[in-house]
Amino acid sequence: MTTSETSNLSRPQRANKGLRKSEGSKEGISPLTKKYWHQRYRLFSKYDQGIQMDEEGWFSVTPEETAIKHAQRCSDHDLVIDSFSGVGGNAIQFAAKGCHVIAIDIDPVKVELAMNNAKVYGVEEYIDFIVGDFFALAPSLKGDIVFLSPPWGGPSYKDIQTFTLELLKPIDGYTLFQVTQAITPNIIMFLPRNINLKQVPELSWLSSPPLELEVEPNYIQNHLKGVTLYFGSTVAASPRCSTDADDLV
Ligand code: MGP
Ligand code: SAH
Repeated sequence: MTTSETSNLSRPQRANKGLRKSEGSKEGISPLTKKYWHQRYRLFSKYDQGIQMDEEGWFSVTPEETAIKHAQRCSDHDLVIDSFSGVGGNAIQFAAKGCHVIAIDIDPVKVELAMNNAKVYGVEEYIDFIVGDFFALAPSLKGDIVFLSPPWGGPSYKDIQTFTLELLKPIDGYTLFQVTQAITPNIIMFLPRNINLKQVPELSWLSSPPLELEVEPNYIQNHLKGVTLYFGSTVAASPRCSTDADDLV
């Protein structure tokens, strides 16, 4: 990514620029997703070059700055499985980092949108897109790293004071992690900011010996957007390793 592209991430939102009626209908924006549209350049710095979204895509896509951080944990030519690839926010950044990506989503519309968005970033040839259920495909998948950003149950996830691993969709976080570990111990998992951090070490204890673990709070302009767990070889050489909930406030 070039410096000029990166600088778009901090492009100031145009003050008081409301969403014109024609813009909303053209881009499929509902009252629920309007606030995410206002953050569109933080989601995709190349938004104006033809990015396409649907409603779930708007509220689920990983902000570009965070997706770049995730991708920095991979080495060139790694094979990365993006198990819940959505509209492509993470798959695009893994591909831009030089990895080959298997991008899986159960929703054919998401896969269409992700293919379009990968073309906007010029990385489509580094991504194999699959419409399918990750849990059904998992036994036949091989890869160096698995990236997990499953559904959190929609924007109302934050109405819950402490989000537990049992609340992840379509299956609880423990089962998801066990299915994934059968592919590789090198796992990156993007979770809600209100995740119960006391449960997090339990995931590494599912392996013997326990997997190395790093917990990274993901801030965008001082606003905590989510929490990333790194396991196995994706842990940084000198990790800021903590599971203390106080670190996230
Ligand atoms: P948010 O909390 O809905 O937005 O989502 P924001 O702007 O922090 O809301 P505020 O009103 O608290 O200011 C924050 C980020 O979480 C989104 O940009 C997505 O990257 C991620 N995210 C949100 N949801 C509901 C999901 C989800 O279901 N799955 C995944 N993988 N990521 C999600
Ligand atoms: N990281 C993505 C957002 C993922 S949102 C991005 O940056 O764009 C979670 C996605 O999981 C949704 O698109 C949803 O369609 C998909 N999904 C839900 N259940 C699934 C399953 N069983 N297998 C694969 N994908 C699934």
